[in-house]
Amino acid sequence: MLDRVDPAFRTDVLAGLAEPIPSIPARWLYDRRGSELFDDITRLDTYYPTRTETALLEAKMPEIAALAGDDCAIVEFGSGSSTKTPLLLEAMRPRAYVPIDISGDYLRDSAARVDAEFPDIPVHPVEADFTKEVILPGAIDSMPRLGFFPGSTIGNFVPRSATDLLRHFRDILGVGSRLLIGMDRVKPVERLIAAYDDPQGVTAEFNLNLLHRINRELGGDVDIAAFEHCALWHDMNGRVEMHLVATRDTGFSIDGQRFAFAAGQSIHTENSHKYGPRGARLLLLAGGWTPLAEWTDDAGDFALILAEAQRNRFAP
Ligand code: AVI
Repeated sequence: MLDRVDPAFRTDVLAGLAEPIPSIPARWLYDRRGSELFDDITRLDTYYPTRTETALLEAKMPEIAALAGDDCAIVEFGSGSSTKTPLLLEAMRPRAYVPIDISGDYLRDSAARVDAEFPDIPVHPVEADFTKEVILPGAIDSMPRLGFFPGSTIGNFVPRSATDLLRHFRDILGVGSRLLIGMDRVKPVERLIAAYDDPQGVTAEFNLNLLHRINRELGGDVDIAAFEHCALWHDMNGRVEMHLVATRDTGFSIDGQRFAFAAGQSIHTENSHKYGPRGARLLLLAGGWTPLAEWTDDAGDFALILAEAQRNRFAP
């Protein structure tokens, strides 16, 4: 019996594999197993972003809270199983908390956890794909808003889509709203590769799980042993790329469609862009947000940036 299948998964896989450079959008890495594996990744020694951002939030929270605005509603984009939210809620004591997530299960869990830990903060969960239309609950209509987009998830969007997404956040939250966003910094290639190709093989399992998902949900017959995980740094595009590379000639069918991969050919499965300080600020400006303040750890590995949603204006 096949699992319940999102028709968009089938469409994206069939279309992506037929492209001259085969690729599958990274969001399909996150089925239940993929989300568990990603949680495991965040605990690896070599995966510095989660640890660094959490420590940064802990250390800088009083300063962030002082600048981020009083009496606001916090709107978190892709709340997932975030462990960072309580730090923000504890320090800011917002008038409301609005977690937005595509996964109803995750959303209910995180809303229940926040409810239990912060009984005075009203929680209004919104089950939605934050890249599409989002309707905020009427209860926060009159409140100033602070968007929260941690984890360097913005890095998983190519700059053109990242700019669109930031503009979309501005439309959702409104002019004058604020956004606290986490962005991973450029750093030596060896550290980046270690973070995305860990010695324990957890990231490899996370990437290969996509092929298991194709077999499970789309009835594919991919020989998973014929593919291996590969993480590489693409310097020109400023990003780590994840690929599934065929280790020998192999072929498979999905939904009656046949695909052939020669040894060495790959399926591109994820981008993770890394930004320098100016690149990060420029991206925000292009997305309609004026940077107000930023915080980094001592090593400069990760940045948290606070920005304000700009009014449309005629620029000189
Ligand atoms: C979710 N996202 C920010 C992670 C990242 O670092 O790009 C996903 C990830 N992929 C492999 N390791 C972690």
